[in-house]
Amino acid sequence: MDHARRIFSEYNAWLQSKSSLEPKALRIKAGFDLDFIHQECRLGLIRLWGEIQESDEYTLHLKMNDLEHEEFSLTPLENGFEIAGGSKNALLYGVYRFLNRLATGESMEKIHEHSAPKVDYRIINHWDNMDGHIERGYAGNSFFFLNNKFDYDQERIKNYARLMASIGINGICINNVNVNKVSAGLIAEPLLTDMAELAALFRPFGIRLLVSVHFDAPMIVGGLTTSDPLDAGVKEFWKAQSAIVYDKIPDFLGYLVKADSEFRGGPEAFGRTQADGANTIAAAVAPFGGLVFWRCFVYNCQQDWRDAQTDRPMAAYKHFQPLDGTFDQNVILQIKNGPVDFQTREPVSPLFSNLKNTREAIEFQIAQEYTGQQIDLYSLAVQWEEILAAEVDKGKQLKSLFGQEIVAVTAVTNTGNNMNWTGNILAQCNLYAFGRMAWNPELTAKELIREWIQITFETDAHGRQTIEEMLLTSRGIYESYTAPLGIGFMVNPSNHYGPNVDGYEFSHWGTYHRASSDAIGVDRTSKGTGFTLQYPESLQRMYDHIESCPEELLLFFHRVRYDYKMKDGRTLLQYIYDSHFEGAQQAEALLQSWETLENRVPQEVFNSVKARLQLQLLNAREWRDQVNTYFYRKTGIDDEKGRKIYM
Ligand code: GCV
Repeated sequence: MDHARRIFSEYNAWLQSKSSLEPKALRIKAGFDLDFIHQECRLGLIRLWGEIQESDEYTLHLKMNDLEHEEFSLTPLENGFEIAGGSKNALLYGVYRFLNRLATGESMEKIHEHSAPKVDYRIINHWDNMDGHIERGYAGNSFFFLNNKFDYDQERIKNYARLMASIGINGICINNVNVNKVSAGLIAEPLLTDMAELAALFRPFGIRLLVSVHFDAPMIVGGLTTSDPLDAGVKEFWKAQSAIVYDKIPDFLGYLVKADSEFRGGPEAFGRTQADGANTIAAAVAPFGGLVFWRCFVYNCQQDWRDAQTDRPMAAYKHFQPLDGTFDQNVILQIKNGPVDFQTREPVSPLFSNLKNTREAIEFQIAQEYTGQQIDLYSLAVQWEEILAAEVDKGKQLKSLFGQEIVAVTAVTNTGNNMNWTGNILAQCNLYAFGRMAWNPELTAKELIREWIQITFETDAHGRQTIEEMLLTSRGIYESYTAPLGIGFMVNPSNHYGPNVDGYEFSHWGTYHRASSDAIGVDRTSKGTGFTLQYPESLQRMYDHIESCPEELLLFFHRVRYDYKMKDGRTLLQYIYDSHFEGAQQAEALLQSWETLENRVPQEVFNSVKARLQLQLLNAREWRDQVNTYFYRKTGIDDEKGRKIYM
C-alpha cells in the first residue's frame, strides 16, 4: 500500500504538489460550520505548497452567500482571497477550482471566476460487477466490490470521491447496468446496509449514489411471479423496496435501468411500453425526490444479417420518440451520444433533436471500449468537443440543450483499482475532461488538455507541448488506421480491440458494412433504410445528399462505390489505403514524440506510456494491413503509391 499511496500522491492530477510554488503564510477563515471544506482547502494547499503557516499576513475567506445551489465565485482581495458559494457543495467546488487554478501555476491575484454548472446532474457510471470484474474495464478490477461483496479501502474511496468532486461530479452509479442476480440485491439487505456505508463516504464530497437495478427485481428480489410494470403487486414491490432504500440512504440519487436490451428483461416482454416500465419505478422513488435514469440503448441484438430492412441505429428513436411527453417528471432518458455504440465516429443520436417534452441525459463512454482500450492513445475531449458542437436542429448545437432538455451528463468510467486510476496515465486526461466538460460544455479540447497537462506533469515547455500535441492529434490518428469514415465496428468480436473487418458481418448484432467488390456501406438515406428521416429536415437533407454529407461520416450514411471521387479528387479506395498507411506512420511518430520525453517525466510514467505506445504501433500496423488487404482482395485495385499490401 505504501507504493500505492506514493503513486497516488505522485500522480493524482488534481492535488499534486508543485515545487515551483512557494510555501505561503496564510490564514483560512470560515465564518460558518465549514470544517470539511476548510480541511479540504488546507489539504489541497499543503499538497500544492508543501506547507502553510497560520498567520495574519494573508487570509483565505470561505463564505456562503446567496449564489445558486452549485454556483461559486473566486475573488482576489487586497490581503487575501475569497471563495464564495451558494451552498456547502458550491463552496467545495470553489475550493477545488481555486486549487486547480493554482496548480496550473496561476498566481492568486489573477484568479477571478464565477461559475455554475450547465446541468444539475454530472454522473459517473461504473460497469463494475460484484465479483470484482469490470465490464469493459481497462484499469484493473473494481475498487468497490470483490467476491460478490462490498470490499474497499476507505482511504481510496475518499481519494476517489475527492478526485470526482474536484471535477464537479455529483453522482456515481456503482454497479454495472448489466445487473445480475447478485447485484439485483443491492436494493435489499444485507447489501443495502453496506451501500449506505459507502454512500456516507461520498456524502461529504457532494456525491450521491445511484444503483443499477434489474428490471426483474420484483421476481428476483421480491419473489413475485411477474415484473409486469402495470401489475399492482409489482408496483407495490418497487414502492416498498424504494422506501427501504431511502430509509437507509435519504439522499440516494436514484436508479439506472437497462431494460429490453442485450438479453435484459424489460417492459416489452410483458407487452408494455418503455414509459410504462420507467414510470412504475419512477413513481416508487418520487416521494423521496429520487430519479430514474432509463437507458435508450434498446435494439434487436438478435438480428438476422440477411435482413437488410432492420437498421440498428434507428432502433432507439423508434422505441422512444413516439413516447415523448409520456414519461414522469423524475424519469431521465439516458441516451448514448451516437445512435450505435460509442464508435470512433458517429453522428449525434437523432433522439436529441426530437424529444422535446422529456428530460434527457447524454451518455458518453470514458472507458475506451472501441477507441483503443487505454492502450492506444485517444483523447476523447477532441471527439466530445465535436459532438457538443454538432447541429441538432435549425442551427442549434447539441450543447445548447444543456440545462434545457438535457439535464444530466453521464459517462461510463475508465477507472479501476490500478493505482493511477486509469492504467494508462494519459487516459486520466479523458476522465478530467469529462467532469470539466459536463460542468461547462463550452470548454475546448485544447483548454482541457492543456489544463490537465499543467496540473499533472512537472515538465518543461517541450514536454508540455509534446504531450499536448500527442493528445490533440490522437483521435485523428486512431480514426485513420481503424474503421474508415464512420463505417464503425470492424473490430474483433467480444473484446472489441484490434481489427477484424468481417468480425461482425454475419453476426446477430446488427452492425454490418456489407462490403462487396465494388461498394461498401449501408444506404441510410430517405431512399435507403430511412434513418436520415429521424432527423429534422435540414439535417435530413444534409445527410441524404452525398455531396453535403460531412465526408468523415460518408460511410455511416451512404453506400459508396470504391471509385467514388472524394472532395480532394482521390477515389474512396485510395483514401482508405492512404489513411491506413498514414495512420500507422503517425502511430509510430507518437511513439517517437514520447521518446523525447525521457527524463522530462517520471521514469515510471515514461516507461508505462512507452510500453503502451509500442503496443499501439503493433495494433495500428495490424489494422493497416488487415484493412488494406481486405479491400485489395475485394477490388483487385492497386495502391497508387505502390506501398506494401499483403495478399
Ligand atoms: C454494459 C455495448 C458493450 C456492452 C455494454 C453495452 C451497454 O454493447 O459492448 O459491454 O454492456 O454496450 O451499453 O449496455
